[in-house]
Amino acid sequence: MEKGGVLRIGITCYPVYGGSGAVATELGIHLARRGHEVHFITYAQPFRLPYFMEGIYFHEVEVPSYPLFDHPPYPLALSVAMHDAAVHAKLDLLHVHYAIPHATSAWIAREMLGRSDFRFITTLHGTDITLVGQDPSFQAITRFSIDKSDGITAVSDFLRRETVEHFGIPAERIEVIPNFVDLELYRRDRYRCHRSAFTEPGEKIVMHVSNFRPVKRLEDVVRTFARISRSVPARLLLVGDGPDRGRAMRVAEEEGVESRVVFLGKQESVAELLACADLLLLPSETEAFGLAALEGMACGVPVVATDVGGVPEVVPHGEAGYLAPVGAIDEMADAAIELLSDPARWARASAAAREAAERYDARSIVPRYEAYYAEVLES
Ligand code: GMT
Repeated sequence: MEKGGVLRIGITCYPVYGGSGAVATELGIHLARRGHEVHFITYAQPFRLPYFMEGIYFHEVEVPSYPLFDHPPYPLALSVAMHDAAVHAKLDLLHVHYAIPHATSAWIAREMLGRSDFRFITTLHGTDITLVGQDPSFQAITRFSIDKSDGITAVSDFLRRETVEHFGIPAERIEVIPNFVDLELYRRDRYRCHRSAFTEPGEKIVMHVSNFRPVKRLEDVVRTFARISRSVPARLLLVGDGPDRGRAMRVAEEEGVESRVVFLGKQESVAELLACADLLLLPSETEAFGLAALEGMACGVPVVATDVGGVPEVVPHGEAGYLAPVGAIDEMADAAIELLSDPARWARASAAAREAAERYDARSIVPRYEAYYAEVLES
C-alpha cells in the first residue's frame, strides 16, 4: 500500500449486462476518482465503462480454444490473469464480485502467488447464493471459496442471512455493504425526457430493466402492464435482453398489447431512460437487492415490485411504491393504476422514492468499502 491509503485494487466481475457487473464497475470508477489505482480483470471491457478513465486499467482474460475443450476452462485462465496482475501491477488486494467462479479463481491465484498475506474479498450479489450456488454441482465449491475469502460482503441483510443458512458461514464474517447510486447521475431533472420518442401525448411510461432471466418473471411484467394499460394509456419500455425476450413477445401478443411494448435492448447507461419513466416494475421471483429499483427511485420513479429477498430493505412499501407477493399481477396492476391515475399521489411517491434512494448515496457507501479494505488488509 502506498502512503495516504492509496491502494492498487484488482476487480473481477461479470463484465456483461447484470447487476453485479454494474455495481463492480461503478465501484471501480468511484475508487479511481478517489485516487486508487483500479485494475479490472475480466474477459471483456465492463459494460458500464466503455471509455478511458484515468486510474483504471483493463486486463483481458483470454481463454484459448483447443479441440479437447468442449468447455474452455475459463476459471483457470482467470486465475492466471489475477496472478499476473497481482505480480505486474503490484496489487494490494483483489475484490471479486459474484462468488462463482471468481472467488475460486482468486483462491487459486493466491495459492499460485504463495503469499498468504495477499488478501481477496468476495462480494456476494444474489443468485450466486440463492440459486446457482445452491445447485448440487456448485454448492461445495461455493462454500469452500467463500470460506477461503479474507473478507466477505453481502449487498443486503437478506443475503447475509441466506449465506449463513445455506453455506454455514458465520454471520460475523459477513459485512453488509449495500449497493449504491450516483445521485448526481441518477436524477430526474438532469435529462430532457424525449417522451415523444416512445409515447403518444398523454401516455405514461412503465419501465422494466433487467437481463430477462426467468428469475425476473418477465411474463408477469407484460401481464401486469396489460392490465395497467386497460385503465391508463401507457407504454411498456423493456430495457435489457436475455433468454425470456421471445416469451415476453408472445405474451404481449396473447394479451393484445404488442403495439404498446417497446424492446429497447441492452443499454450501457440507463439513467437517462429511468429519468423519463413514470413507474418501474420489478416482479422478480427473488432479488437480493434490486439495483434497478434503487436507480429508478433515485430518478424519482415509484416502484411496484415483489416483496422478496432484499427488496423490502430498499423500497419502502406504501411510500416509494408498492410490494406484493410473487405472481400477484392483479394486485401489482391495481397499485400501479392508483399511482398513475392520481397526480398528487404519484408526486408524493416520486419524492419518497428519491428520499429513500438518498440513503444509498455512493459518496457514503463507497468509503465503507475503503474502510473494509483497510480492515481486511490489517487482519
Ligand atoms: O440476477 C441478476 O439479475 C443479476 C445479478 C448479478 O449478480 O449480476 O443481480 C444480483 O446482484 C445485483 C447487484 O448486487 C442485485 O441488485 C440483484 O438483486 C441480484 N439479483 C438477484 O438476486 C436475482
